Amino acid sequence: MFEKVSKWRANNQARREFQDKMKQENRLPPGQRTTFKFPVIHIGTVPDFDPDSWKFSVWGAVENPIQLSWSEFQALPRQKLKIDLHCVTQWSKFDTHWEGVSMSGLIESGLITPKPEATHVIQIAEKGYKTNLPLSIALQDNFLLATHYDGKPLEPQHGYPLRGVMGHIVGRDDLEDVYLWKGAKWLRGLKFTTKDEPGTWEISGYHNEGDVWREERWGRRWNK
Ligand SMILES: Nc1nc2c(c(=O)[nH]1)N[C@H]1C(S)=C(S)[C@@H](COP(=O)(O)O)O[C@H]1N2
Ligand SMILES: [Mo]
Repeated sequence: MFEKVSKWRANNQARREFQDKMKQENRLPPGQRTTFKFPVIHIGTVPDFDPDSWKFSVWGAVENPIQLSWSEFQALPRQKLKIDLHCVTQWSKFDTHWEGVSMSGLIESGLITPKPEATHVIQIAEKGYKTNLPLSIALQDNFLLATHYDGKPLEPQHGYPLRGVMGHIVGRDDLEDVYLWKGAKWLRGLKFTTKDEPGTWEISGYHNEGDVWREERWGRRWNK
């Protein structure tokens, strides 16, 4: 018991020291605290994955709708991404390592061609979970369709086999950073739209844009 408490104190002190360091380096957004864990947050239960029936669909305001099987998706070129994660429930996790398919890469390769009037991308996941991003943000270097975390396939509770993920790249203050809920776990498709379409959390009160540096947590631009 006593040992446990002193271990907790030592861990918490390490966490606080690291948090202070991140703050000094301007990497800790307002209202956030750091964690060394990887919390799991989602509505409902973790869906099963069946590699034979799984399909990834792209439709809506695109020149050619596509459907890829799991083996076709796995054959797409992958990139690595190191980002800081910021969750609206106030935890931040720094220097996380991801690997997956870049949206802008899919467009550059010609696999997806958005129509000129496309303005938003809606990530659609298992069981109807949705989240919206302006196309310009989904095309940024800090958004990835991730298959791997920390060198290994995603764990089921973190979105296996595929999730959207969004975070801060150190030194890239030119990019918009949005909270982690804007990355859908168990991602099954991308719908390109010509107008905004708020997703699951956005409808239930989360901020539509969710910029981490402006603390856009709930409501619309609530600190503006
Ligand atoms: N499919 C799905 N994706 C989701 C969610 C969800 O409920 N369902 N929750 C979001 C929220 S609110 C957060 S904070 C992150 C959490 O990701 P993690 O569990 O890997 O930390 O997933 C996001 N993606
Ligand atoms: Mo969240």
